[in-house]
Amino acid sequence: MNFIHVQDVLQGNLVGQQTNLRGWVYRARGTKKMRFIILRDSTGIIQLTVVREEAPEAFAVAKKITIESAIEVTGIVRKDERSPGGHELQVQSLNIIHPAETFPITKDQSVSFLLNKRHLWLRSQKLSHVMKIRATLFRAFTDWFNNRGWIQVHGPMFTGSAVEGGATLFNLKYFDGQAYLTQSSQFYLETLIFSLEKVWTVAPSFRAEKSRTTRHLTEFWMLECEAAYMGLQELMRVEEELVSYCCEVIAKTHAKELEVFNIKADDLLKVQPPFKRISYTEAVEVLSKKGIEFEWGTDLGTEEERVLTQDEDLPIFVHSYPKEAKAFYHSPNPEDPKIVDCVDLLAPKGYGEIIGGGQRIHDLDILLDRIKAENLNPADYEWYVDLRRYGSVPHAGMGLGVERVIRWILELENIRDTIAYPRTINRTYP
Ligand code: NSS
Repeated sequence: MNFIHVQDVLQGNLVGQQTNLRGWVYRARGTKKMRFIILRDSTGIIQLTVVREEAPEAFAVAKKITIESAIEVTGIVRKDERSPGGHELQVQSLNIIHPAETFPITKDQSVSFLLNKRHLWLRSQKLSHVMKIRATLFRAFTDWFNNRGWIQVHGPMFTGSAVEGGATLFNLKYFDGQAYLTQSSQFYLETLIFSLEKVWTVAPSFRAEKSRTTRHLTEFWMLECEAAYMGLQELMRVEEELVSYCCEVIAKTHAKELEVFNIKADDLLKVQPPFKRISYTEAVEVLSKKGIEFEWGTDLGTEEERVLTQDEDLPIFVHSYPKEAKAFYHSPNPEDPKIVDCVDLLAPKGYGEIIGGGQRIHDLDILLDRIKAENLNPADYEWYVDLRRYGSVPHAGMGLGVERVIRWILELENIRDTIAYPRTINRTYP
């Protein structure tokens, strides 16, 4: 048999034709004379109408059908304004491939129940939409970098040192020794700019985040890039163009899915450069005017970022943070050594940080001093320091949190729903 997809039927030019579909039973109801089954496949949902008089055998099958059973069906396409998608299939024959047991997921279940049944809950329309939009986002990353001459590389996931501080490192036994799960591929990307100049990667990142928040996962995906000779201004241009491109591709590919999340594709198309640029010091002043007393010197937290961005429609850059608020590798500003040449991109409407990056220290002595000042073990960073011994050049890069971006674009309450199997402090099942 030749099967087509629900989307092919909904396109509307098959009215009156006999077609074969296969999928899963999304809903089923009916009377003694007629059964209505909503069939779901990877492309959408459609109503199947089974009339006892016209297809008695199929009707007998339909009467017993259970939610989430796998089925294949043959019928005639009809236009029907009342059906989802405006079309239905008038069933001629219906075959159950596998009759589902009573599906455990029904309406109004608790968040923790649904998380325990994530392997089944992923079949929901909403999560299917998220998965498709997520896939499009990855495609947009690839297209953007490939079309501009950046080279995709892959760093290791087992590492021997911290990038973003020891507090969130995941330790693991590695044969007779120990290793960590990577927090960021940044240092490995830095090694590769000396041969490839402009490199990027997208990879998992692991952080032992002990706080339960709506924007932290312990395993998340990070898009990272690094380029020789790039400075802070150029880095900001890369970031705003990339983010704007991603929004455009999602808007153009997923207008219908976006509606389910109450997002207008047109609003995403308005995410255009240039994004506003403010310094950390200016951000502290803005916060103070809004009644948030915040001491110059510490990193901005969730609450500060929420207040800074809640009235914005576009992302904003906050650059030039105090040295002590950021990781050791950030380059001190030549005019004011209290600050480093780094930049975070904060998503609007209160969502906050989606990208962190900046200029790296490329001078050997400055880097050694910073490692010492932060009480890090120089032996762990020997190879990283080595890069400053052989043809060191100014360079910069960034890391974008994929799930943070999806959460902002879809305006989701919790970062959990941006990834198929969210990993948090108390969850590794399923
Ligand atoms: O810690 S970052 O701010 N920066 C880095 O890791 C750099 N080494 C990246 C680089 O320059 N190559 O993390 C980058 C982004 C951050 O802006 C968030 O969007 C995201 O990674 N991020 C997270 N997303 C989800 N969950 C957690 N726990 C998380 N931590 C960071």
